[in-house]
Amino acid sequence: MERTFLMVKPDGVQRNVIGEIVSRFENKGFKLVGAKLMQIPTELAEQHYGEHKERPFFGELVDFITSGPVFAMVWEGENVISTARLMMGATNPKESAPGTIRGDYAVTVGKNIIHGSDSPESSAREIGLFFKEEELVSYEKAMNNWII
Ligand code: IDP
Repeated sequence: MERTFLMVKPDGVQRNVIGEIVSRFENKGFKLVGAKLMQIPTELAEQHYGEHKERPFFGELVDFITSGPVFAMVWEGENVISTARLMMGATNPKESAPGTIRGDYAVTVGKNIIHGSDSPESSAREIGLFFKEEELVSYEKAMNNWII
């Protein structure tokens, strides 16, 4: 079963949408297997966004993601990586469709509410960066038989 790393960014925490975002993924039929509210240390932010380190906005990105607490999560389900990306909407909120998280809650690319892994490789890497194995919980939900 696939897992993905999702994170409500500091803007989402400050705007009180943690619960709304968790609800969307619960209602869809995915399973939460790990979660924590945390303040990201600068070094972890630089590792997480390592692929962007040559970009002009890298400093701004690291400053923003470390500017307040984030809500880090691991979700499990069939095709959860690509489906979560669809539910998040396009990176730039001016292009994200209404009904998506960014389409409904964000205006500008620098403050786009949520992060989600974009591939199985980045999901494995990001889960490993943010969570210890023992922080993830394997369990069954009876309702699952009515979802897949
Ligand atoms: P993603 O978050 O949809 O995977 P990426 O291209 O990996 O998008 O970019 C990572 C994050 O960097 C974006 O979510 C966005 O917050 C930020 N970002 C991307 N482009 C810009 C920019 O031009 N200015 C400021 N921040 C940006």
